[in-house]
Amino acid sequence: MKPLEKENIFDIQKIRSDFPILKRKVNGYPLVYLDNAASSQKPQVVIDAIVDYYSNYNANIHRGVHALSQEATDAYERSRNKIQKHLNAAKPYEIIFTSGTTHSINLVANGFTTLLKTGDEIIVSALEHHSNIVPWQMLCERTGAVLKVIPMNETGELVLEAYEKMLSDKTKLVFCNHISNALGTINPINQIIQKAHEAGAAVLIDGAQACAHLKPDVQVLDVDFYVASAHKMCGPTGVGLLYGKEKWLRKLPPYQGGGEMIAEVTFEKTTYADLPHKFEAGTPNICGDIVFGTAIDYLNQIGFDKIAAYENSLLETATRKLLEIEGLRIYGTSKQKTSVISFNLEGIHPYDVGTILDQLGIAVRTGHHCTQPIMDYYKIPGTVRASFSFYNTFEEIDRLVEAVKKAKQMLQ
Ligand code: C6P
Repeated sequence: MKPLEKENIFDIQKIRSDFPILKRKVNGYPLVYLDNAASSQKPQVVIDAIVDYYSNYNANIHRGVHALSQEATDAYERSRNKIQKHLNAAKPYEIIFTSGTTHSINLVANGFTTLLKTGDEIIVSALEHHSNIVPWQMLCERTGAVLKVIPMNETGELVLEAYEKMLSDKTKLVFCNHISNALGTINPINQIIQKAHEAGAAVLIDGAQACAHLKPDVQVLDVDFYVASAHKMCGPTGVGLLYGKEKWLRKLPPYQGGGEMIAEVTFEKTTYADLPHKFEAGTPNICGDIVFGTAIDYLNQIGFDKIAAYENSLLETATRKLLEIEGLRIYGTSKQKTSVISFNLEGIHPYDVGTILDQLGIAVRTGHHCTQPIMDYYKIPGTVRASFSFYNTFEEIDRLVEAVKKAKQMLQ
């Protein structure tokens, strides 16, 4: 397929018109937003849904008999059902609303404190975001469990032979991201989950990056826990999901105590509410959780097959054009990759490149991307990361390439 045909996978101008922010200028130039892996932009339907909530049915949920509270409660539970359907979870109560991926991982890591003992082993991958490393290190400190690391190779892929050798009857948990935020590698999570289960270990998959690009099926994956953040999926910040198999969510103790997560409280003893409320203490981000459902509807209306096909085309084109620049190295060259390009210009600090791109109206992320172990592997302080979404265009890739050339000229 030629790029032009690929661009016609959907009406890109119509899609761009859904996102008001894409009309703005930055430093005098039309904005080119290529920091989608950090947070996506929001379509008008999502912005409208936020205004609608606060204008028309703002109230606390699960608490009042009055009309507004019931309307808000219904919308909140409808959103949970949408997420259940989206992930193909077996039961709505297997979906827990959280404040984001970081919160979801901490909830599970905290719960495992009661399930691990000294000498148990848990396995992390070398490609993780800090939020899928640090909570597990803290769990090891609390329990005496040992953290092992699946190594990566030069292309930014995990070394599965090493992983298989690591597994034993001591392994209790394996956690890995679906897609690496720093390199874009799509990890072979089917194999990772299957091997872990053969060893009797549970698996948590960090889908923070994946859920913007694909639609995971948690039952087909047979994954024990799957986590993601709404803000990378065209939804609001401060909202996330935890999918957990019912048997695991029943086994884990509550994360926080407070209102809404109890069945009965006396000073002698408290009993806990049933799922999912056991894990949703206090007043949640009601508006955000409701609007997460709106964002998921929006993405599904576009269609994940189309999103993936179009983004792959952006990735191929940008990779080819960037590699024409002498001295530019791309980190993360796995065959299975999503639309993230991490790169450096020889002898030039990524911050300097990012600053010049910003002056030209182009938003990218620079630095270690909360993945210091990956940067240590490549012995670099960081990279420039351009991450594409379905609302980016081939013209924007040309703007990026020209701007990188200009940065090279100015900084060499
Ligand atoms: N990555 C990035 O620029 P929160 O902050 O809780 O919504 O998501 C944390 C997180 C966890 N796992 C992965 C794979 C992620 O990419 C992120 C967030 C952003 O890459 C911000 S650091």
